[in-house]
Amino acid sequence: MIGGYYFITDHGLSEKGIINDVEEAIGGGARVVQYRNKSGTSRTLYEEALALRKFCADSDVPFIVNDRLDIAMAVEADGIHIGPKDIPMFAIRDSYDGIIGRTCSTVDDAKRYAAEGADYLGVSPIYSTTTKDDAGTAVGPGFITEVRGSVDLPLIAIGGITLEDVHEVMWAGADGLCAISATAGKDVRSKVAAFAEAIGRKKE
Ligand code: TZP
Ligand code: MG
Repeated sequence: MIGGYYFITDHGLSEKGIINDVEEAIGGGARVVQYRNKSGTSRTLYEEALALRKFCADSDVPFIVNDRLDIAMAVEADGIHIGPKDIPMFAIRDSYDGIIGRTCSTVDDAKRYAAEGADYLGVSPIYSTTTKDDAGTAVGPGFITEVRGSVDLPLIAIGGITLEDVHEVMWAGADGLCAISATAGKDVRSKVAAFAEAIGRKKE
């Protein structure tokens, strides 16, 4: 089940390297790891993904690859996350039996992705963000509630989320969330731990 703190790698914001970041994130309580690398060579992607996949499997944390089906299949990742500009889901749903996550910014898209067989949805961007150039206009936490009422899939909120926003985002109906810049840089472990603890408080 996809939920809780969802960690996404970011080479640009990393201080100690993404392998270290993932180890710290899992130590801090991340419940899902997504490998996202928009600029590396295929060889680098393969090698990094393979290392992360082994580490996540040993930690019993689902390992998802962003965008690259070839890399996801080569390292036997648990799943793939695809956005609007990535390979279309109809092209892979019948042949790929891993987890498929999709990013949505409208309720119509959420319904369509659910009908097409997505396993979870990224709802994005909740607040404005500069971490992803083409993230689009903020949809606000109310969008999570709208999607929650329209589809029966795990929802991961992303985009501009800080620790102060966790309460609002979780009560809006998210099953988990990702905060890239707010957990990147120094001391990933304690930053992720603070998010994981705040998410856990919702469940009490
Ligand atoms: N997808 C939608 S928004 C986003 C991604 C990868 C960036 C989120 O980064 P931040 O720093 O949490 O706003
Ligand atoms: Mg993408």
